[in-house]
Amino acid sequence: MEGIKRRDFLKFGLSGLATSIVVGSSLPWMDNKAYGAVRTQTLNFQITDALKDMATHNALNPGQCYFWIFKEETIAAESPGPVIYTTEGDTIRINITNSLDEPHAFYIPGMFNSGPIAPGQTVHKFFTAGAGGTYLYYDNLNAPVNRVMGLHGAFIVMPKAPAAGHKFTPYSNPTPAVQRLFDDFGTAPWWPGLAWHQGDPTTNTPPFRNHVWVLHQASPNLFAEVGNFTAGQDYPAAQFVNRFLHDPFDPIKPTTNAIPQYFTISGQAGHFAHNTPYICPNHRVGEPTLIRILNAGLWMHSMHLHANHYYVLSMNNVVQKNLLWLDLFNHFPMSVIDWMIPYMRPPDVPNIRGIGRADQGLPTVNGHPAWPPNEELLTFIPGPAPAGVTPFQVLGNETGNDINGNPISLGVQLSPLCYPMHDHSEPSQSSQGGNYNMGLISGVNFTGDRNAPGGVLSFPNQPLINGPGPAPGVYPVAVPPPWFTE
Ligand SMILES: [Cu+2]
Repeated sequence: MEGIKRRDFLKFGLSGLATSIVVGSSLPWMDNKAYGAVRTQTLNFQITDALKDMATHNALNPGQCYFWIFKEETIAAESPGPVIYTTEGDTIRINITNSLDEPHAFYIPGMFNSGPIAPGQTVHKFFTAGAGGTYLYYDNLNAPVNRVMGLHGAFIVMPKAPAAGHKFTPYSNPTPAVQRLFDDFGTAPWWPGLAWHQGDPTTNTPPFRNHVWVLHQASPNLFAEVGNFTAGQDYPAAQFVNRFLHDPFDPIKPTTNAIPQYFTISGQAGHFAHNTPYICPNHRVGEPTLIRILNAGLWMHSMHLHANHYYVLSMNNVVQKNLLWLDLFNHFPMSVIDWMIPYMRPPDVPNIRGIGRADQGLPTVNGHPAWPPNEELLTFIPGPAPAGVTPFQVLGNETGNDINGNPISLGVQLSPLCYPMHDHSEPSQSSQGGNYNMGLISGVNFTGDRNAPGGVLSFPNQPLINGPGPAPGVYPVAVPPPWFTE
């Protein structure tokens, strides 16, 4: 890219592959191939730089951006850095080498601070993992410049064990409301299916389903300017923020404007964020999944999910006493917020009673069954279940039978169901200054139903969270697919 000349530039090819690493105690569930995690006893980080293809990941689109990155030796180069999983109370050993030419640091609020690491210096440190939850790690020097330049990632601490008589939550000290929700998953009649910590090898469903969305905004012009700033000196932070947020748009000088042009989820945008299994969840009805959302940038994102409302479990590691059930939430810079998507049958799936409340004798306008509109809480479809059928089935309009000879509900017949998650802060939906729908967008897919008559019914090609997709072909329903067995 034009302008990258001062540094002894090391061009990492940023792969865009999901990368996670387990340090300390083993987390056996991370051995599930779905997570594809690397295991280590020591984190070995280099603080360095890289150039990344931002738009199409091929040579046809020249959109690139310069980043500073945390490069772990066992993990492909990427910004954000790897997702690090560990266990509460574990000792984490970490070696960090600063290969850039100004001081840098590795910092986890309330848990670890490397302090300034001089150019060329390597530090050897250790620290103890704190309470179970979601944390942002980042370079806190010359704030927010070093962080926003790409030096950030997610640090996940798993609790040791749930309280006696209770199920796992993501937290060491869950509130009664959060504990109740997780206790109910897989048990209560209104949440049939799997508990959060339960997996099912026969359906390629991993336990502790969680996705990590690190939000970021990138300005190729400003990041190049920082990369080329006087060696050994910090770029003025106030000037960085002012230009990043307020640079007047000037179409005559598109090569100098510092407003962000790329808006990413875990380093990806557009198609790549919407159709990559490690970002976009692919699960069945009855497989609740956690989304950990960390905003490492300087913009607020107003994240809106279709299909299911989600529970806001925790905000900045304050586990919530009253669980909000929402389809839109604001994610401010530096916020760390956990969502729980219950993976219930989306209420707009047609069924024997029509769509929404059309069955209930409610007033209609010109016979239109979708009027008046109702809150989702009131609209939720499943009513009294026939004997032997779980209440969350959406039965009706059956036209086929499953392998056990039972009718397949229309909701399952429609699978996979694909719904968007998009940011209501509109500019973030674009890329390269206006390429719409190539920005910060993802989604949620429903690949089948655990609660169908006769057992699990699925769109068979449920992708792995992280790793290679299934081989092409047609697989029998409810039989372990060939990529799962050795
Ligand atoms: Cu929408």
